[in-house]
Amino acid sequence: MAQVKTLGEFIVEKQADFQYSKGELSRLLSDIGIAAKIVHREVNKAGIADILGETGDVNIQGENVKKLDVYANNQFIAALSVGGECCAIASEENEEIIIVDNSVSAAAKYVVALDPLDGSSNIDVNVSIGTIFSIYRRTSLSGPGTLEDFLQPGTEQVAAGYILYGSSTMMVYTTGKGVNGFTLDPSIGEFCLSHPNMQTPKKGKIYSINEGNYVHFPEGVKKFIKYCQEEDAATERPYSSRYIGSAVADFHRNLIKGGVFLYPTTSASPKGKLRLIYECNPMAFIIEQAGGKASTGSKRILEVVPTSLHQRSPLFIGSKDMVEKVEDLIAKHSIPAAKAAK
Ligand code: AHM
Ligand code: MG
Repeated sequence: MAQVKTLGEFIVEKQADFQYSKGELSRLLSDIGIAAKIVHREVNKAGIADILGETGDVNIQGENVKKLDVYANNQFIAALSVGGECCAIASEENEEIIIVDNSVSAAAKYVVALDPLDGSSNIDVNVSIGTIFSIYRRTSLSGPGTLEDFLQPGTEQVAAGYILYGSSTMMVYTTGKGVNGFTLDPSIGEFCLSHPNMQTPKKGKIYSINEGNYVHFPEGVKKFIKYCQEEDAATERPYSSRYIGSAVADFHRNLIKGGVFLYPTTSASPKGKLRLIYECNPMAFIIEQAGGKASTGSKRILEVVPTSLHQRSPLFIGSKDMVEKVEDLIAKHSIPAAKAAK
């Protein structure tokens, strides 16, 4: 029987990749793995534990906060606060950054940005949801973490990953040396290496977009959707449309099978919907490490310099050929600034 490698064993083994590492990043990743198991347990008993549904509060994005969102947020913050490796946390659920206030955190090197439970509209209906995280080395020299520590372009990420609470629970992450996926074996309570060195197909055959917003999409995106639906034997079109409405789940499927996930600007959300720092950047880091591409439509996601914590961005992410096709069509059909101003 093949030897099972647990997440803990893998993290320790890979620590040697980082010269001068004192193990802080490894501990941070382990802490995230532990919080993920606790959230997994809660997600799985959500239907019977009376934690489904909305708390009635409205979060800083103006959306209703679901109970499991609050639970997951608390678990991740608690897990990241105890270890002393992280000096500040940014979460989709909190307007301001959370300063980790304990005796060792002022010396901590890292900050963590996360969306503790993404795809929250799917909680009530037993559909896959996820956690997304991104780890940066702080830029401030000492003392409490600062907002500026989070306003770094995605190229500066030290590690990033997600947990998918799906038909099984998986953790997928990168530290910039490839992408590895671990599946939780609930019988032993361990994440086990199940998807080593993940690579995404260069050409995909799936497009994932909320087509209900079609009339509000930029012209280039409309053209791309039509392109996906046309018949062409050489490129094996038409492509399949798949959309779960949980970014982690849609992303994960496309990562494995090949495809593109699109959340463009719309006339209602002119800056896009997804958040750059804790949704787009971590997935962009992973897809690039897996041989794919992530774009705002005209620029590499990882090179966008954030100016605010909860900044939104359009996102086109997945197989390289498909992302490049959307970029081409957007460029071709964008209205030149001078013409648009008339
Ligand atoms: P959330 O952070 O409030 O859960 O919103 C993010 C989610 C993504 O998971 C998903 O891709 C997108 O919103 C779906 O949005 P829409 O319902 O507009 O298609
Ligand atoms: Mg989210």
